[in-house]
Amino acid sequence: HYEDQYLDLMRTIWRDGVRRGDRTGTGTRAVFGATMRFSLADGAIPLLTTKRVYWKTAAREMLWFLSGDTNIRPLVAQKVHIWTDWPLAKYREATGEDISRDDFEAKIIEDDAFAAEWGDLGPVYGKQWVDWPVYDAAPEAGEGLYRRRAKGINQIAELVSSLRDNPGSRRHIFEGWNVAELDQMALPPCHKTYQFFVADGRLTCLLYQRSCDVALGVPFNIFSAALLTYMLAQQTDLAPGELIWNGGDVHLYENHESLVTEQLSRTPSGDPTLEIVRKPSDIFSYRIEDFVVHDYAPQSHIAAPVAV
Ligand code: DHF
Ligand code: TMP
Repeated sequence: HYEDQYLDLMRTIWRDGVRRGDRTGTGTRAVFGATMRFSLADGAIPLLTTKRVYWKTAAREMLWFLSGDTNIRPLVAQKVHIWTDWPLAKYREATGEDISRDDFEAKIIEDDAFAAEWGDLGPVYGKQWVDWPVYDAAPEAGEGLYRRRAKGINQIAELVSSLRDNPGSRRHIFEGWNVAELDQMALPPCHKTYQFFVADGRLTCLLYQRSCDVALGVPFNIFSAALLTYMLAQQTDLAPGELIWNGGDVHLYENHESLVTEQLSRTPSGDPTLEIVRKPSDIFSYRIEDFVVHDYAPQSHIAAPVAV
């Protein structure tokens, strides 16, 4: 079963991973460098069955990336809470106010100015994917001065074009790691580099993820990358091929022990498939209703705390 790769990775890290402190102060067990390969043939999708994964949340996040937005407000409006903790921590830190998560989210929704000031994550994924900044020399403004172009580079639009026009290219890449802007981001991108490969009419994705929370983030990340590959394949009249996931620092947080123990006691149940029920006019026009997952009969959700 495709999910055995995930469970094997989890088992190996928990048993043999090197123990290290980390930025969040939680502590992890880690291995450096890991690969999983998932078939995307016939609707196959790497969605875990040994715990319920809220795949619509992951899909909504992917659509939010593609919209270029970096503010949590549209996520919160859709009841997607996975990005709230970072702006919340910043707000609490800056104001000393002991605001609850629910009250913070309510203010993000109700108050435009509050959302603009406190809801933005900086130039993270969406911004870099569809509006990577470009600077042109502006001699009229003075020697050595540059002006930011009104519209940056849309890496996703360029990718679709290159897949269509030059499928054999070895340069089908989009990148989130904008070195010059890392210091403005709430978190530097984890799933940072996507490369695509076209052969025999099939589209294969290789994702490089520099930092991988195996219990919480990775189940979302593999589903999302597969979903994006399906969307790109549909737009370019290719068949989905495979997803190859490459992790750099692949870790389990020490406070995820009960999740690990429970999940490793379970056996995968079934093979869900993805159907995209409509072909939108372009890669930026998908809606959540376009995605249907069939035969998903997961075991119960396993809650675990996220390290902020
Ligand atoms: N930080 C850390 N430490 N781990 C992450 O996985 C992570 N992921 C981020 C941002 N920062 C991160 C963005 N993605 C959850 C899943 C993905 C995600 C952030 C959080 C999460 O908490 N998942 C829970 C609850 C899901 C829900 O409430 O919808 C889960 O059980 O899947
Ligand atoms: P770091 O920036 O110090 O590496 O911390 C980021 C943490 O978030 C790390 O545990 C990896 C995790 N993460 C994922 O696993 N997937 C994601 O999509 C994101 C945004 C974060």
